[in-house]
Amino acid sequence: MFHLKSSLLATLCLGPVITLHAEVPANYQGKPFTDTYHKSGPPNIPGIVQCALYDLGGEGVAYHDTDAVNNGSGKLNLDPKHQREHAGEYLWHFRKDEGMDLSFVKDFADLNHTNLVTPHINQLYIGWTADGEWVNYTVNVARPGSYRIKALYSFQTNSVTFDLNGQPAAACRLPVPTLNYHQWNYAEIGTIKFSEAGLQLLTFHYGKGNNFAYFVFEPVEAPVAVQKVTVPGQVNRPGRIEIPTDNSVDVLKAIDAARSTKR
Ligand SMILES: [Ca+2]
Repeated sequence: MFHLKSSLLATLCLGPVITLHAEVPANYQGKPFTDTYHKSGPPNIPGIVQCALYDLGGEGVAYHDTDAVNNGSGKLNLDPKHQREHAGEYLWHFRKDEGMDLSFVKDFADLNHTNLVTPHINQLYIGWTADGEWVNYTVNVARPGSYRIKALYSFQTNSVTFDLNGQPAAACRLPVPTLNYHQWNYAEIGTIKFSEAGLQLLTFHYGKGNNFAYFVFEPVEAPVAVQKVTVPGQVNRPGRIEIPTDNSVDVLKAIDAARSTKR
C-alpha cells in the first residue's frame, strides 16, 4: 500500500506542464482599473472585457481620445433628463473627468425599441467614437490559445483591431449593421491568439460609427489537458487512467477503478 501511495505522489508531482508567462510591456505606465466598486483586478481571459473599465493612466497612456471632455458622463448626463433613476449617480458620471466618452444603456434611448440583441439596462459603454481612437486593457490570460472575440456593439459595419503587448494581434469586423447608435447587436467579430499566459496589454483600436459595451473572449477549442494517473503494483486493471478536467473522476476513484474487476 505504501508503495502505491508513493508512486501516485510521484506521478502527480510531475504532472503539470510548465507554461511560459508573458508580461505587460515594461515601459507601459497604465494600471488595471479599480475603484470602490471594482476590486477584482484585471479581467480574465477567457472572460469578459468591459469597455468602460479601461486602464487607469489617462490620455496618451491608457487611451487616446480626440477631446478631453467625457461627452457622456461629463456632459450629456449632466442633463437631468438623462439622469435615469434606474442608474444612479455613480453610473451617470462614471469616470467623468477622463477624456474617454462613456454612457450607459437607458430605458428611453436603448430599450424603447427592438434591438437585434437587447443589452442589459445600465450597461456601460464607450460612445462618441472617432477615427484614430484607442484604449488599453491590462488582461490576465488564464489559458493560452486561440479565442473567438464576440462584441456587444451598435451601428455600423466597421473594422476594428486589437494589439497585444504593442504588436498587431487581430483584425476584426463588426458583421451586421444596426439602425443607429442606440440599437444594439451581439456577434462574433474575429479571433485572436494569446500565445502565453499571464498579465498582458490588450489595445483596442476603433473609429467613428459605433458604440462598444464589452468583448467576450471564448476559447476556439475546448481545453485538451487531461491528467493521467499510473497505478502500479497489484491491480486488476493495469494501465493509464485519465482524470477528466471536470473532476468527474478524482484520484481516489481512479485507484478504485484500477482495483476493480469490472470493466
Ligand atoms: Ca472625449
